This record gives sequence, structure tokens and C-alpha cells, in this order.
Amino acid sequence: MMFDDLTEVPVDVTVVVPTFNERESIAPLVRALEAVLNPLPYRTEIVVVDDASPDGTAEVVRRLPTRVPTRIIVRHHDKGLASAVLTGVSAAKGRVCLVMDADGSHPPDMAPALIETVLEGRAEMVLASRYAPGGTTDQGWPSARRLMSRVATWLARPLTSVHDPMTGFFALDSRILSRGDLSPIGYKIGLEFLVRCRPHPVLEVPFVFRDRRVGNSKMSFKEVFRYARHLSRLYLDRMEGKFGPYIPSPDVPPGGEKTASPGPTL
Ligand SMILES: Nc1nc2c(ncn2[C@@H]2O[C@H](COP(=O)(O)OP(=O)(O)OP(=O)(O)O)[C@@H](O)[C@H]2O)c(=O)[nH]1
Ligand SMILES: [Mg+2]
Repeated sequence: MMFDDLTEVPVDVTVVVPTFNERESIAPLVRALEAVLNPLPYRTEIVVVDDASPDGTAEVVRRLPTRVPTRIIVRHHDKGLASAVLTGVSAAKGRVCLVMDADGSHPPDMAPALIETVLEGRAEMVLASRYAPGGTTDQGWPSARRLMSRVATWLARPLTSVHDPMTGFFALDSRILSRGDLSPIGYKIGLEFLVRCRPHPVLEVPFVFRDRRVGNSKMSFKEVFRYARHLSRLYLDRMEGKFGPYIPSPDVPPGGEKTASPGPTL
């Protein structure tokens, strides 16, 4: 059953999934999310934000019988990954939002730990991190993508000290959104949230990033140029003093073990 009219349903947690041509991946992801979300003692929903995928992703979602309330937002204008995530987070009914890719790279069984960290107030933002100690990317991820990711992370280093500001898998308290004048360009909306909204504390949980098994990556050279524009805006705005003050985060990850990185620095 699709849940079309959810206006009256109270929700604690929203899982936001941006999609573009993910016809084959979206159903397995929703199934896996149901399995981990249903046992939780919170009211959850899934919001899929699809940029009018020509492969019929939206239709697959509409037809899916789901046990977790699921909405689909189809956008025909102002497309792009960062703005899709912002659309989803803005439309979320939950105070806590979990953002993850549809392509199987982000393990759904980490969802409860990420959600609870924010819901219980241990962090305003928690990142599933490939580059924190204990995290990694699987061997199948092409070396060119690996290198791009490392260079992109290094270029953002003066803006934030988290290990993996490029991750697309994170949870946040949606109340931080009003703190930043967000300007989503390109792919890296997590970086935008970190730098402009100044979440505090920020924690990182290591994870193993799996390369997608089906469908195609949407990463392209266009995105490289968009990232350059995104970074230059962030650096310019920092020079103009547009961000709030930096508050270091404690070096304590969810669960209390000592493996997380510090929060963003400036
Ligand atoms: N709504 C929307 N979603 C997008 C867009 N581009 C990518 N996505 C989704 O964002 C997620 C990440 O996209 P990918 O193409 O896998 O990019 P990536 O994970 O950064 O890079 P790879 O490692 O190459 O897979 C997937 O769920 C995509 O379907 C877009 O323009 N609009
Ligand atoms: Mg991917």
C-alpha cells in the first residue's frame, strides 16, 4: 500500500532517499529499510526524492507494497542530488532525518544506530564515515572514484575536520537547518550542512562503503565543476564571516567507544 495522505500521521524519523534511475535498486532498499525500521519504537517514514527518472523509478515506488509509510516526491525542475536531499529533508515530518543513497552502497542495518544517536541527543549530526578509523571502501570501487573522493575531501579540509565530509550517508536533527543559509549545488550536501549549519556535536561511525551492484553512477565531470563552484562559494562565504563560530565536538562516538573524529573546525 502507498501512503498517499500522511498529513495527519505523526512521525519521529524520516529516511530521505534521493533517486535518479534506480529502478532496480529502490525496491530492495525499501524492503531492507522496512526490516530495520519496523522493530524500532519510533514512528518512521521514507521519503524518496526522484528527479523524474526516465527509467520509471517513481512508478516502482508507487507500486511497492510497503509496511513503512512511504512518500515519493517527483521533481521536474532544478534537479540535482544536493537539492534533492534538501527537498526531502525540508519535506520530512520527522525531527530526525537519515539520508542515504538508493544504490546499495550504504548498509541499511546501520540506520538504527545513526538515527538513535541523533534522536537521543548524543549528536546533532552523525556521519557514516568511510575514512574514520575502521571505515573503508570496497575493492570494487574504481580507483579513479577513490582518488576523486580523497582529493575532494582534502580540498574541504580547511572547512571541516571530520574524516568524511563527502559521505552521502548521515543523520541529522532537522532543527539545525534554520541555522544556515543553504545553497545546494552539485553532490555534497553533507558538507553544506556541516559548514553552514554548524551542527554540534558531530560524530562519525566507520562503515564499509560497497560499490553499487546494479545501475550506473551519476558522478560525472560536470559534478567535478559543480564541486569546484560549491567549494569556492563556501570559502568566499567563510572569508565574509557568514558562518557561526566553531565549537569542537567531543571525541566520543555512539555507544561510547573512542573511535570518532572531532567535529568541524574552522
Ligand atoms: N534526485 C536525484 N538523485 C540523484 C541525482 N544524482 C544522483 N542521485 C542519487 O543519489 C545517490 C548517489 O548517486 P550515485 O550515482 O550512486 O553517486 P555516488 O554514490 O556519489 O557515486 P558512485 O560511487 O559512482 O556510485 C543515488 O541514490 C542516486 O540515484 C540527481 O540528480 N537527482
Ligand atoms: Mg553510488
